[in-house]
Amino acid sequence: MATRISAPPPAADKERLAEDIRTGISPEALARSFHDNLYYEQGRYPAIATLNDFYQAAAHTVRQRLLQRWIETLETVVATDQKVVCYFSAEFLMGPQLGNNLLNLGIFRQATQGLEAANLKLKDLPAVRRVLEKRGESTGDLTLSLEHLLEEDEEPGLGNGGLGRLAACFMDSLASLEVPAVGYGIRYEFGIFDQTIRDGWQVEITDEWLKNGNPWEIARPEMAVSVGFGGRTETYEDQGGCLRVRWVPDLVVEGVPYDTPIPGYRVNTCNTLRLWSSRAHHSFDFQAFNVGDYYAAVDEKVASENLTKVLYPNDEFLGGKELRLKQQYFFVSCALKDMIRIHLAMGGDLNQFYEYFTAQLNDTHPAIAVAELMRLLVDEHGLEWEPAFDITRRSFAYTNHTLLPEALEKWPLPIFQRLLPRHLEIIYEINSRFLERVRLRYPGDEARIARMSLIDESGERYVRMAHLACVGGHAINGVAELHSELLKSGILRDFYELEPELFHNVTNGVTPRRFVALINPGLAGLLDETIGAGWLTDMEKLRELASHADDAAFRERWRRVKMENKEGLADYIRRKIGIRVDPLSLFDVQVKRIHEYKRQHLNALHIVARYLRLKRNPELNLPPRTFIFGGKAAPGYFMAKLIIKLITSIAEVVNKDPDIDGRIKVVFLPDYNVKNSRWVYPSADLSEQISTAGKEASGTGNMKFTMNGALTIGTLDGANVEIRDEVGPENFFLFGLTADEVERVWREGYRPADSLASNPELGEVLGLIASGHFSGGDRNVFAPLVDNLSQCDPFLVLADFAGYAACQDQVDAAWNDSDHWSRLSILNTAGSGKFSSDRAIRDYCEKIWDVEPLKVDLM
Ligand code: 26Q
Repeated sequence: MATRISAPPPAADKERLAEDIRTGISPEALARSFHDNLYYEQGRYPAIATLNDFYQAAAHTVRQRLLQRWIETLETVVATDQKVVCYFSAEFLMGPQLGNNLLNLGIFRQATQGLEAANLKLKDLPAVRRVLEKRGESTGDLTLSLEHLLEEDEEPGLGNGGLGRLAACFMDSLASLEVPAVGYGIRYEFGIFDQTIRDGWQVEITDEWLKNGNPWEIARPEMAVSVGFGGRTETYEDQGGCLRVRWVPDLVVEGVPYDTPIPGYRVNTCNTLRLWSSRAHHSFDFQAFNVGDYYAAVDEKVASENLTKVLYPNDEFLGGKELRLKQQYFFVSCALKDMIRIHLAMGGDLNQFYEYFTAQLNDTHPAIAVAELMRLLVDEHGLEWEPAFDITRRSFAYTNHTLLPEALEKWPLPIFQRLLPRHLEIIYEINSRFLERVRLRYPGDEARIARMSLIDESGERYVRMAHLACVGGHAINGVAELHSELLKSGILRDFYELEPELFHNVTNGVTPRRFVALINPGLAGLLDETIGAGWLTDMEKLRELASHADDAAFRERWRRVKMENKEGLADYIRRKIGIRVDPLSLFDVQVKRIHEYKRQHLNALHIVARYLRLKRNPELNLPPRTFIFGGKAAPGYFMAKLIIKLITSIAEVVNKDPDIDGRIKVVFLPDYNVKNSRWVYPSADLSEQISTAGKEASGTGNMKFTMNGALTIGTLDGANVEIRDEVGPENFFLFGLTADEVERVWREGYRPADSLASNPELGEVLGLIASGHFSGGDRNVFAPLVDNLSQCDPFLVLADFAGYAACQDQVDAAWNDSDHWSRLSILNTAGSGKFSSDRAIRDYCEKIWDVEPLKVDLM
């Protein structure tokens, strides 16, 4: 279809290019480039440069190396007409970029050496020294190191948790597998809030991630697109005499793309993350200015620019916040217009759109794309309905991430009508044709029709986004085997019965580049030495570790790596919150968003039980444990915030109790995020994955822990099931009701009082919390939580308590035999290969996208 845009540089230039200040990768070339960028990007010389100036110089040095690969990738894709994966996601939780980019470019060591060679003495850098000293870091005789610069890297927190981080891992794997891809999303000006803890409670602070500028992105204002909202629709006759519909919005907003290069690991492929930022559309303020309504114009400008201001900080659908629907439509419309522009510019025919693009919907947040593509094809490009719908279905696939029926996204009809009147008409038309098919298949089954309709009419009327995503695409997948099965028997059962061939499972995965190599260099080095460096791109190779589990010398090295990592976390904890923890104690970790279904409070109850046991019997031989928590609560989620308060309150009492004497330490790490998670995964001994069975779609933190050699205590939920299968049931601490048993308990009637009656220890634990023991005598603070558990217990915390506590006793026994524990730890890493996002992306490529890798050569 198209030819290569630029010819490769002439051969004579090649050598010069290799040594180019913008592309050279030797330590010397990097150091030269770093200095060059300090001068010519930042306009600074070392003696007056701030830490941020040095960071920006380093970032630009790396960016220049990325741009070379980025351009080659683009040219190769254009020249070969390859199908491109478009990952549509309202969230991309990318984490800090500098270290990851150095790793993927294969220049981490060279950068470290280049900076060492630059020999920038902190004593000669007063502005830098001041910052470091304020942070309590030593400066003494040191030189500026890569570690200093990595610490300066801001995290773009453009996501809530699992779903957003999954999108980021997938971007890494797509590029690493050389699959051409674009991530389409929103450039929120404020990402997920920063969490601080005051008096034990969560306090939210706005996240100003752009305050020092973002060296990784390139704005492309000339590629801005217009997006309409509101207004009305009208019919008209086109030139051929056909009746057509046109949407006349009453507000038009402009979307400006910001591109971030996403390099693959040690390949030349460099894909694009294209995030859209909203701004006022000039023609519209002109109009208002001209009629003299200055303030109306200003209001409109502010409203337009507010659209992408802030990420909604809840990881569940809670109800019809109109601005959220605006955000979703905004980015999806920008993305599709961008794709169509590219397709047409390359001489493509819209009837073949799906041969050049495949779009994955990351949950229902971008599901409005189905209606928008229909509108673009039919209203704006003049296609007939049937071919347009065929193109649309072939273009989209939908990933579901939740089983909770109440968390399924549905939008009140009045909001939809007001904001997207044309899309509502299109949804009605899709629905009526779809329900016609259902009627033919199930004549007379009106209940089924009502259940499957895209419109919920059981009370107030809503648009059901999951149904739109199912009907408008060619594939539907869950994110773990259990989850995919439960989708078919539960919330999507009718859709499965109608078209079983649409349903797939793609178990989630995480990138081992960030979550092993980058954050756990000690382990990565040991793996390289033991089984060779190939594991990082072929994680099944980790199986070879199993044969080393019986080698005492190897176990000793394994333990040493873990111990050094634990010392690092202990130091981090001391610096951040002033608590001293013993690296020799068992590090028992639960980090994830705070949710009742994830049951951080089950963990807390066990800590209190342990505390009571030690108080009662100070001689008791319980191995010392450090309980580490981290995670944010949605700002409006009272119970989640109360769980944080419970944990911090238990910590206050237990950590200081002389009778406990350090045998229990409880730590709540404030502001858990991708950046500081690097301290956590490598140093965990025990990973808490204790959700009520049937509630956690997959989990991905569970995978990160397993890769880093933590053992799991967990329920048969989400991907835990597969982790247990892969590492071996004997190497996994299993407890709790199964998903089927949970269902049965509810069917047969659950009384938390029965659990209380059958377990005196549990009664004492709840009694102690209710008594005000952890709240300075105030019996009111935890009353809502204790009452909730003892009266309804919607997540079966009490029902699973006894099994959990007994399982924790087995953990203690295993820990007491440190050789045994090390063996289990090794076998966990050995069995973690399946959970690489490379495997997940290969699955998507084969089962859903029908795309292949494309080699990119550097000219
Ligand atoms: C929707 C509408 C309005 C406002 C917010 C939302 C919203 C935002 C984020 C709804 C859900 C989310 C995030 C969900 C999420 O992170 N789910 C997790 O996805 C992971 C990746 O598949 C799984 O491993 C987890 O099990 C699942 O909980």
